[in-house]
Amino acid sequence: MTTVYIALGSNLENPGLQLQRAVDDIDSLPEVELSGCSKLYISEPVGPEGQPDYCNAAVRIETTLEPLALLDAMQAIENDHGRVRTVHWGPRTLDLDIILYGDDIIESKRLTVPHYQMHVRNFVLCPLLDIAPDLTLPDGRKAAALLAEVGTAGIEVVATKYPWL
Ligand code: PH2
Ligand code: MG
Ligand code: MG
Repeated sequence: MTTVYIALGSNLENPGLQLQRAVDDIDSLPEVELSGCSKLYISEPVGPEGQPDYCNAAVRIETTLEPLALLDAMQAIENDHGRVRTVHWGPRTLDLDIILYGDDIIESKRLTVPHYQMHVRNFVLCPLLDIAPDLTLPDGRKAAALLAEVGTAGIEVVATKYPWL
């Protein structure tokens, strides 16, 4: 079993509900056990302007799936939610990003872990810290220290305890 952190994001077609359903979908995977779920956040979009605000959250899971098998499972759930891959960093019904996979460092064509932008995104760090206040990255950096540098501008809690809605 490996402990994995997944960040969830959505800014189309009822984002809060997309995330709630996605947590259920992740929990339903036979090789996955859900061991933590963050608060639900609303956050200003980072990237192309003119897109709706995002809902963001994070979960911790224990899984026997290898990284690429887990990536396949996350992409299958994204596709089930009607994800269409168009604009880079553009609007999406569901985004499931593998943020940390144990202490592994992965740099393959399909997957980079830790997520290459996690240290500069408060919409990833805030929910992560809900479920892992003492979280340390494989390189020894503390998630709490990274959030202190980035700050919490543009992000707000909308619901505390799962199920959020
Ligand atoms: N995801 C992006 C691009 N910009 N902005 C916010 N606030 N939240 C996201 O999840 C997000 C984003 C691409 O994955
Ligand atoms: Mg993303
Ligand atoms: Mg993604």
